[in-house]
Amino acid sequence: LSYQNLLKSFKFVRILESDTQEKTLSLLGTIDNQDAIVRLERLHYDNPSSQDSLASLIDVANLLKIGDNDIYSWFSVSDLPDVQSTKLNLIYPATQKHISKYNHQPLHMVRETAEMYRDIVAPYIESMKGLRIQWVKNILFQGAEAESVIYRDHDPVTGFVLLPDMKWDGRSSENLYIVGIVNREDVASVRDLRGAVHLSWLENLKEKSLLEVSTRYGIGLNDLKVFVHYQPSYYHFHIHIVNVAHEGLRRGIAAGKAILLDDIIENLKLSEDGYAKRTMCYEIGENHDLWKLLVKR
Ligand code: M7G
Repeated sequence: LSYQNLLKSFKFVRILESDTQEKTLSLLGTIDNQDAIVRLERLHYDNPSSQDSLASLIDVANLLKIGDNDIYSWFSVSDLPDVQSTKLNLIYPATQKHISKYNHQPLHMVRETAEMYRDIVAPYIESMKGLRIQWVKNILFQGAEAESVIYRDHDPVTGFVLLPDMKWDGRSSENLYIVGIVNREDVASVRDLRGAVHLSWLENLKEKSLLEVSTRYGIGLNDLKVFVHYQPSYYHFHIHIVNVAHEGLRRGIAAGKAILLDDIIENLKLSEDGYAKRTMCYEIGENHDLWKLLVKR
């Protein structure tokens, strides 16, 4: 019996596992009344070497827009109706910072003392203020992505907005990814958080966000993970809310990048100074401007 014939007589019984991140599908079936498993795995993309091979990779005819904001837009690409095979993000026009961020690069660990923060990092963050966060301002003040906003509290100090992150295709709840952006503009990163000033504000943000996301998407409160990045790409305080089952977060959830909001809150309870005096340890890519400033020191 040839393998072609074997596979043709495979009778599907049920899906054993469908992994959206690994892009694998394990199927149980039978061949001639004996159990058989077929495991499908999407192969690595061929690196496009020409305009033609690129055209076959990006099937513009089947592009469906999920969202757009400022220089960012994101789409699903489907081969068959209702079956989306690829998510495509477009950044246009892209800045040198975007190119550096997405370019493959060696990572390093930084142990950022309070002095290093004061002398190097804070001035860097100051120089970034207002830059690169047009998309945040669009969401907060210009009605961008208004159709996908799931919660909005207008209070200038305690208020915030919840909406699907552009990393999410908005469909599979296992990959749920919500971003929460606060209205106040005086917190650039966790470094700015202080016990007395921010504790109850953060607790309120956490509780309301969790309740809202849990109720709307039918995911248990204990099945959601809330975290913050240090260093973030964008210096306007925001939180990441994901399904704990999400398997594809990789560096985004790694120690050295993600800090649980619960841990931040506990830390603020213990220390009035919050994150002002401590040494923060994190990973950073070699292309990051901050790394260049830190090694030059
Ligand atoms: P970050 O920690 O500053 O950066 O988080 P990084 O995780 O990208 O390194 C910013 C979050 O906002 C990320 O999860 C982004 O995917 C998300 N995000 C970025 N932009 C430009 C947009 C946007 O325009 N719309 C939405 N909905 N999310 C965005």
